[in-house]
Amino acid sequence: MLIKRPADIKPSEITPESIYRNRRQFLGASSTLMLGAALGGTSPLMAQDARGDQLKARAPAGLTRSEPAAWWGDKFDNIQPAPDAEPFFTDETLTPYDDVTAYNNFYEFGMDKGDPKRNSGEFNVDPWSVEIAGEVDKPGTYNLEDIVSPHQLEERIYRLRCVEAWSMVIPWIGIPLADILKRFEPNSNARFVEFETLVDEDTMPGVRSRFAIIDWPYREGLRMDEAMNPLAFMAVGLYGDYLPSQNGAPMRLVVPWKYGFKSIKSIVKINFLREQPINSWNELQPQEYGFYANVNPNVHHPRWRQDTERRLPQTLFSQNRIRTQMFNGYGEQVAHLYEGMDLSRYY
Ligand SMILES: Nc1nc2c(c(=O)[nH]1)N[C@H]1C(S)=C(S)[C@@H](COP(=O)(O)O)O[C@H]1N2
Ligand SMILES: [Mo]
Repeated sequence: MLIKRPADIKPSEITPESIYRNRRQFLGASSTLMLGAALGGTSPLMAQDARGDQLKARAPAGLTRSEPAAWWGDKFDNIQPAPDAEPFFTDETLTPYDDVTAYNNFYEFGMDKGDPKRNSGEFNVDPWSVEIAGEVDKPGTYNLEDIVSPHQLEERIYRLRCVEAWSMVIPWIGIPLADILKRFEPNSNARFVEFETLVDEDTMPGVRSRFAIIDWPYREGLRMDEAMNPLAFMAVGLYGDYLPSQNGAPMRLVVPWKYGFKSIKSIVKINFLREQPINSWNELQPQEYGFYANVNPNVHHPRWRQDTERRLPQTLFSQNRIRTQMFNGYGEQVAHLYEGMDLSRYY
């Protein structure tokens, strides 16, 4: 092995310990690939290995997944890596890929945490189109390709705090929500934006189920100034790779200062509105889930406390319980949005 002199070490190779740990799995896999190359083999993984080398986190090599639509082209080859500082990055330990993709809430595929992965095998996201409606100058039905193509993909490492008091740290790939929304030219009447998830009985067993508690489609909404905040993100991938179905393929919202249920998956409609829309969980249980749903350790759920959370993965020996932060730690960026509001009333 070559031992580098300090002058040969690029600054990009000197990374904080947490990132280094996150990368170890990837490095281990890539040395296997290099061995393959030395023996003259060319694996499709080689190309994948070379791409986006500056990313903070990558999916484990050798994943088997369905073929993404061809129009994605090389978009995933030049993703803008997450910066080294909050708020678009956290150095907290990443939740491993296997936990991010096997412990999910996506009721369209069933109510147990393992159901979305287990039951989304038939889910087809190509072709995919999104209807843009309401108070906009450019309404219409757009192919996903046309929505995504003009944008540079970016990596963001965010905390995700579910209202059920568990949390993860996830490296998303996507586009700032504001950049997407602006292209449709919302007019001055647009004070809120509403999102809807696909409803497909054929591929979504949770939608077919007689026991479903949600009145489909799953709906969510944001105030316009919340949607335009730089933290609000439209994700199309995670861990440097395409979004698995169970995580909301092909495109889902990520609103890191709010409880996870605001981060609606598999979006097929974006509707700009004058009035505040009703979101699915609020409709189902208004005393327990509000419209704002900002992460707030001081306002408890009627059935459990919200001042701590289980950071996944937990082990047999440790629940890994940590303190929940106001606005999930993003107060500097978003607290001003709620100035003068009583957050125990607007929960
Ligand atoms: N369409 C839809 N979107 C959804 C949900 C859902 O059931 N259906 N669950 C929400 C909840 S409660 C959480 S915590 C997050 C979980 O996202 P993840 O599975 O990618 O971690 O998705 C949110 N988005
Ligand atoms: Mo959640």
